[in-house]
Amino acid sequence: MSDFRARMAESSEARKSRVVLALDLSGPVDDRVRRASAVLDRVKGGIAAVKLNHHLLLPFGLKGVGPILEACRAEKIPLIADLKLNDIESTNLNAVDSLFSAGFDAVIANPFVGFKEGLEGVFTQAHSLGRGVILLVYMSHAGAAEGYGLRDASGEPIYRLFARRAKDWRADGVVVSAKSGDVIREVRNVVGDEMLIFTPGVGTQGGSSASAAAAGADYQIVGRSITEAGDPAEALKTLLGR
Ligand code: BMP
Repeated sequence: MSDFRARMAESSEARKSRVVLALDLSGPVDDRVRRASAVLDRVKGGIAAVKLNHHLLLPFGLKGVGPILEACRAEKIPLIADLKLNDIESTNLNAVDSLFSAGFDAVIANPFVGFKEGLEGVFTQAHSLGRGVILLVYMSHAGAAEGYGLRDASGEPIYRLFARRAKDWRADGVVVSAKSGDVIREVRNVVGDEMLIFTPGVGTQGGSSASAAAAGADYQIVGRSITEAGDPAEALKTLLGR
């Protein structure tokens, strides 16, 4: 088991949770870090990991989100950087250097960009530091079928090719829509039992964490149903069925 997967397992077991909190704060920018810290504080005992996206990283940068990174480190909550890396290798490496130096445990990348001079160096760098790489395989929005659902000349859907890439490239996890149970099952068949399947799209986007889990998902990525709830801790409890 890779270091990242081991840290996810340890955190998930310690807090009895399969929820990856997408700490996506909208609304007034100025107090987003404060509001995010408050949400994190309310739910930190019941989440397996935290995922940060443009909502905080764009306005505040890695220095500005320091208090959140620090709070996660203090609680041993794995941190996932969701920049969906999708560039040439030297740019990708520049990004992961900053992210790993700031303490992120894993990065999400787009397999569309390819291996050679694309993601190869990201995998090498991540694994040499005990960090993880998670690949997008099938996204949760309505238009996902227009990209990840395209078929190659032989009629095979691109998401199946991406699932094979995830296995061949030794990815630590894949992202598959919680709303596409059949795709989750299909991807699980391709990637095997070791690979972590992260499923976004539950709650606000209409998917169900129970059916994603039943289809073979390991973790549910949940944002607004928690971050925008009047009481984030209650919302998490409901999600966890407690
Ligand atoms: P929410 O639960 O509020 O819909 O948030 C889902 C989170 O997962 C967001 O950060 C979004 O960018 C991300 N995400 C997604 O919704 N679907 C995908 O296919 C891939 C994602 O990373």
